[in-house]
Amino acid sequence: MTSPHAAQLPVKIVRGACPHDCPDTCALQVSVQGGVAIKVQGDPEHPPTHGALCTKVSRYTERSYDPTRVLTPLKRSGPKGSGQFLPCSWDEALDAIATRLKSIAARDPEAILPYSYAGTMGLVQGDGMAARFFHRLGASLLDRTICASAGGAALTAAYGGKLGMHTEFFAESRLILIWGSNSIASNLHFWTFAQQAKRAGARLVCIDPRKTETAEKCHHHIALMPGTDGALALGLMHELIAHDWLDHDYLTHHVEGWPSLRERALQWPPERAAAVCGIGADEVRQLARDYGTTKPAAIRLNYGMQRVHGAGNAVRLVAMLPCLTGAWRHRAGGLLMSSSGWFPRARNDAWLQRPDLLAGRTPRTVNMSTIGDDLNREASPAFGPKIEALVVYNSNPVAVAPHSGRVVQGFRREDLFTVVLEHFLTDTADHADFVLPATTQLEHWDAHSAYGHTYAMLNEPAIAPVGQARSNAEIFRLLAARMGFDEACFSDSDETLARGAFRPDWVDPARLAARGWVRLNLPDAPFAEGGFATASGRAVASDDGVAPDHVPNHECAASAPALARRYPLAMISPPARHFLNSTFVNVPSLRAAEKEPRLEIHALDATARGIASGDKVRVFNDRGSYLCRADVSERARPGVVNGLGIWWRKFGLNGTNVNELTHQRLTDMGRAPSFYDCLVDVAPVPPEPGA
Ligand SMILES: Nc1nc2c(c(=O)[nH]1)N[C@H]1C(S)=C(S)[C@@H](COP(=O)(O)OP(=O)(O)OC[C@H]3O[C@@H](n4cnc5c(=O)[nH]c(N)nc54)[C@H](O)[C@@H]3O)O[C@H]1N2
Ligand SMILES: Nc1nc2c(c(=O)[nH]1)N[C@H]1C(S)=C(S)[C@@H](COP(=O)(O)OP(=O)(O)OC[C@H]3O[C@@H](n4cnc5c(=O)[nH]c(N)nc54)[C@H](O)[C@@H]3O)O[C@H]1N2
Ligand SMILES: [Mo]
Repeated sequence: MTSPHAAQLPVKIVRGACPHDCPDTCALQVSVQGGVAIKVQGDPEHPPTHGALCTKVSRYTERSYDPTRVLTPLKRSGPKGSGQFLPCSWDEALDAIATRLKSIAARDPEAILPYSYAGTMGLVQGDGMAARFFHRLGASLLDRTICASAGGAALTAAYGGKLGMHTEFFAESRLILIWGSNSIASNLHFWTFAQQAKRAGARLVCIDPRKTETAEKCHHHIALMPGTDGALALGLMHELIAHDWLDHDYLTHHVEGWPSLRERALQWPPERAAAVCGIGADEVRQLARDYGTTKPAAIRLNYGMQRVHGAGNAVRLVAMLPCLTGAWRHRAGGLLMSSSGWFPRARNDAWLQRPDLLAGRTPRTVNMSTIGDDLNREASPAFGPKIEALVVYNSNPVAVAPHSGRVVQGFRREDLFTVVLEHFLTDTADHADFVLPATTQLEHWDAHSAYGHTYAMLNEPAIAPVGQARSNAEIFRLLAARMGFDEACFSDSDETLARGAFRPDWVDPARLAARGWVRLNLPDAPFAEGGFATASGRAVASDDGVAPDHVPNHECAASAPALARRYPLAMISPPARHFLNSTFVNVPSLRAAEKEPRLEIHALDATARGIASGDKVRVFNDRGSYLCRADVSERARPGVVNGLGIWWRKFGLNGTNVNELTHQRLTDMGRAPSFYDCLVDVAPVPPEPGA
C-alpha cells in the first residue's frame, strides 16, 4: 500500500470512534501517512478506552485494506446465492435499483423492506440518511429486535429506560456479579475496571452456563442451566428477605409493587431455585449472603441471559436486586446492562431520521428476527404485501438470523430483489442482485452514542474511500436523487449529519470536535435517591399486583418433555472471542486464531456418544444439522453444549453455521429471538474412507 517515499512523510493522527456492536465504543487514534492508515490505537485519555484496543480492532487497517474487499458495484451473474457477480458502474447499479424500487413502490411501497442492524453503530451510517430514505419512500418499518430488545423492554419496565451505572465506577465496587456476560471476550474495557476492583480486594462472581475465560478469573463461577436466571434471582430474593438484608427505606420510597414481588420470592426457597438452575442450594445461599452483606455491590448484567423465552421476566427480576438492598445509593453499586437510554435526550433523532417524512402513513412493521418465515410468506390481510425487495446494510442476516435454513430459502427466491451494501462478499451479499461497496469507519464521518458507557463520540474520516466505495449515507443520498426525492434533507452531507447528531446543550460541539468524545452530564450515582425514568419515578417491581416470574425455555424438559427426550442437550451459541458476531470471520489472522467451528461438550456427554476431542461431529435437531469439531472441555457443563459463533456459512465444514439449528420463537418481552433456548443432539461423523 505504501509508496517507497511514504516512510518519510509526516504522520497525522485522526480521531475516531470504534463503530462495532460492542458495549465499549472505544475512542480511536488513527495514524495516517501519505494518505494511508498505518495504525489504529486506543485514546489513552478516554476513560472507558484507557488507551487499549481489542485484538480485532487493533487490526482494523488489515480489514480496511483487505484484498478481498468489495471495491466496485457488482451485479449478479449466476444463480441466487452462488456469489457470482460482474463489476458494473455506479450509474448502472443505481439506475437499475431506483427503477426497480420505483416500480414496486408504485404498487405498494410496503413490499420494500430495509434490513439493517449494527455492523456500524454510527448515527449517520446506521439509520441517518437511510431512515430518511425509507421514511420518504413509505417502505415497511423494521423492528430491530435481534440483539437487545428483550432486556431493553425489561429494563424499561423496571427503570423506565435502558439506564444503568457508569462503567468506570465498577473499579470501586466490593462485589461484582458478572451475569450472563463473557466480559473478557465481549466487554474487555469493563474487565479492566473489574480487575482493578479485584486487586483492591473485591469479590467477583460469574453467572454463566459456560466456564468462560471470564468465569475462570472470577472467585466463584455459578454454572446454571441456560434460561434459569429468573429462578436464581427469585432464590436470592428469598434469602434477602429471610435474613432481612433489605434496605427498607429504599424499598418504601423508591420502589413500587414490592409486596407482590415479595410474595412471589417467598415461593422460591434456595432448594427450589437450585433445582431449576441445576446448581447446589448452598450456591444460592452463599451468593445471597455475599450480595446482601457486601457494599457497594454491582451487577454487570449482559445480553447472554436474554436470548431465551423467559428473558424479559429474568431481566426484570435481576434488575430489582439492587433496589432491594439499596445498592443504588453508591456510585459503585447498582446495575449496568445498557447505558444507551441515557443518550436519546442528547441526540437529534427526529432530525437525523425524519419520521415526519412518513407524512401520516403508518407502514407495517416486520420483525427482523423472523425474517426466515417472513421472506417466505405470501400476501395476506394479517401480514400485508409479500416482501418483493430487500435493502440490506450493516447486517449479515443469512449468517446471524435464527433458523438459517428458512432464511436462505427466502433469500433464494427468484422473485425477490435484493440489494446489499457491504465491505465483503458475506453469506448475505452472495444472495444479492446488486452489491454496493461501502466505506469503513476509516473512510467516513460518523457520530456515536454507546451502550456500555456514557460518552458521546465523533468519528472523522482518516483516509479517502478505498476503491470506489461510498458511505451508506452517500449511497442513500444518490438513490434518493434518482427516486426524485427533492426535500432539502436529502442534500445534507455526512459531515453535517455527524456534527448535528447531538444537541449542543448536551454535547458541546467544540469539545466534541477537539477531543472526539464528551461525557454526558449525568449524576455519578443516578438512582441514589430514586428518580427512575418511570411514570412514578420509582422502580417498578410488579405490574398491577402481578410480579415477574421464572418462565421456562421454549425448549426444555419442563415445557417440552417429548422434544427433550429426543434432543437432550441444551445448546447455547455465544460468540467466539476473535469474531464480532459474523464480522471479522473473513480476516485471515482472526479466523486462523479460531481455526474451525467448534462445539464444546462435557466429557460425560461426549463419552456417552463415543465422541473424542477433535472429532468431526454432527449437531442436529428437527430444523437442520451442522458439522463442526468437538472440543471435549471443562468449559461445557453436563447437559449443555456451546456452539461458538458466528461463522460465515461458507467457511463452515458443510456450508452451514450454528443458526441452522436455532428457531424463530420469540422472547416473553421485546419480540426478540431466543438463540440460546435450543435443544439438540450430537453424533460423531465417521471419517470418510481413505481420509
Ligand atoms: N468479541 C466479541 N465481542 C462482542 C461480540 C462478539 O460477537 N464478539 N458481540 C457484541 C454484541 S452484538 C453484543 S450484544 C454484546 C453481548 O455482550 P454479552 O452479552 O456480554 O456477550 P456474550 O459474550 O455473548 O455473553 C454471553 C454470555 O452469556 C452466557 N449465557 C448463555 N446463556 C445464558 C443464560 O441463560 N444465562 C446466563 N446467565 N448466561 C448465559 C454465554 O455462555 C456467554 O458467556 O457483545 C458485543 N461484543
Ligand atoms: N446463534 C447466534 N446468533 C446470533 C447471536 C448469538 O449470540 N448466537 N448474536 C446475535 C446478536 S447479539 C446480534 S447483535 C446479531 C448481529 O448481527 P449483525 O448486526 O448482522 O452483525 P454482523 O454479523 O457483525 O454483520 C454486520 C455486517 O455489517 C457490515 N458493515 C460494517 N460496517 C458497515 C458499514 O459502514 N456499511 C455497510 N454497508 N456495512 C457495514 C459488516 O461487514 C458485516 O458483514 O447477531 C445475532 N445472532
Ligand atoms: Mo448484539
